[in-house]
Amino acid sequence: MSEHGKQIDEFMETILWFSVILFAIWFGFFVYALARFRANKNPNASYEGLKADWPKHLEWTIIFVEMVLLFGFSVPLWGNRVLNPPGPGEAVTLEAVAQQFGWIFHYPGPDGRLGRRDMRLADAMNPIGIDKSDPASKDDIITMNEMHVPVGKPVLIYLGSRDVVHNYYVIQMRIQRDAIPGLTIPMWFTPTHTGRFEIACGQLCGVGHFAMKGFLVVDTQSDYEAWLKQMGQLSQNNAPIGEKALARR
Ligand SMILES: [Cu+2]
Repeated sequence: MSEHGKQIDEFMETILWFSVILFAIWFGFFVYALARFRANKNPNASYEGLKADWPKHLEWTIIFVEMVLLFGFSVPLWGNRVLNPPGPGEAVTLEAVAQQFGWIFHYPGPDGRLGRRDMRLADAMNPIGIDKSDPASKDDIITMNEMHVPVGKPVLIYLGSRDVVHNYYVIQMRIQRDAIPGLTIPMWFTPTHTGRFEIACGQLCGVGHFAMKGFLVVDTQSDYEAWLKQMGQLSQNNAPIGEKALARR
């Protein structure tokens, strides 16, 4: 359901088939060893062991193949995922702040700029500490447990946490990252299908962890714009728009 998802799936499949082949070879060797070194043909254990060189070469070959997999494929794939964020203006940008036990989403509003935040300003009506004196924060939209994005456009999420370590996890999009208090961690993906997907918390974050879920809604461009407009109308004084208001739509 995301552009990079196919790449990850294909890589996992390659690893699986590689493991299957390795398993077949080792299992074959195991059966061979059982027959070749059976007790009635070899009553006494050999004190000298094997003198041949080939097992050593085989081990080195396997180590080499594994290094190629790790440094030739895994590391570049991961590097590509974490080092090349979509450029400014190109991506739908928002903040996702995790808390015990839910998700708060912070949209920049029509001006396209996220208002300044400071956790010292946080209170019940301002859970993520929006600085209301910053002009960029005036039109910002805060939603609880539901985020919308348009299909086919890169999405850049700045991930944070209010309290403990959480983890933003949407399996259908093949994205998962830790939300760590005190840090702002970027993550991005491009959804390729519309739909409603569950955002799970992927780290055991407390007694309510099981109930910590949000929704990622991938809309068509026009549905997304309509949703954002409606949220803009509901939004008052940077207060979060809760589930009740979201459900009433
Ligand atoms: Cu959590």
